[in-house]
Amino acid sequence: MMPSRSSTVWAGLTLEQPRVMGILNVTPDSFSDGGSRTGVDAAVAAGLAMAEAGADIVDVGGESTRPGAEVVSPETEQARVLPVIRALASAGLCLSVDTRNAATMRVALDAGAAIINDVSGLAYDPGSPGVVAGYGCPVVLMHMRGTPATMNVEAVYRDVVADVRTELMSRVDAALAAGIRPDRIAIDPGLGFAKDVPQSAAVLRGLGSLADLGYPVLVGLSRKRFIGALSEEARPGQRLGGSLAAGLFAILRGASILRVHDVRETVQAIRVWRALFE
Ligand code: PMM
Repeated sequence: MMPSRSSTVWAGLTLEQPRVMGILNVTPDSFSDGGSRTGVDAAVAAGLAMAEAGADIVDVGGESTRPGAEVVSPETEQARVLPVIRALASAGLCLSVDTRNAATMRVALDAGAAIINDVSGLAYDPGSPGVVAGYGCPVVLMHMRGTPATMNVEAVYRDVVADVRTELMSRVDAALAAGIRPDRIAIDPGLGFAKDVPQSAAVLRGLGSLADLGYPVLVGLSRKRFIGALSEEARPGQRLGGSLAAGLFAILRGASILRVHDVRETVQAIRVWRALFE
């Protein structure tokens, strides 16, 4: 049975049908360093292609949050993302900005981003809850512990599903206390962030207990390490099949939005899968 879907509207999107967020990492290992013209043009073209392929949201990020990745200054981050956000917003795309920095949130929203996506759940920068509350914008609160540099050693849980749920709820409570409206909030278990492979799989299996909290659930699993680990160590570029399988499983467990690299394939998978439930 197709899970019953809520009639919630979040960020202007009805969530009766699963939604797709395309990943646009504007970092030196993908498109550009410091907003060089060719890098910006390539990133903008990739964002437009994702929208054309059916992405509901394009998530623009200028700081890699992979384990051990170097921290970039807010200035460098802004130089990477702002020209891309300006161009894609003026083309009418719905954009989120993937950042932990309050200053970057502010300028990205001014440049046309609609949604804040914060892997720290607004815990990293003490100014960030006030920015989100002040703009009244939608926000994704992701679960992690520590920082990308330290998170792997913090992956010790009593009961990973229950602990992630409790810790995410405390980020939600902090957001509400800062004046962020409940209908602006989406939550994300942060697969791979302070979670090893079995822990990420367990959180995905237990996703229903997060969905029960009543906030839309966003899941990022595309090409992640646990997909490789469950598929004979397929390399990141070869994890599409596993990412699609796990994405459909996440929807079955109550996810409303999938954050993915492969937009066209994910949109097609969701479309066929839904049609078969009808
Ligand atoms: N994963 C990454 C970066 N940002 N944001 C949210 N909300 N959820 C995620 O799972 C997430 C994220 C890292 O993955 P990438 O390097 O493939 O972008």
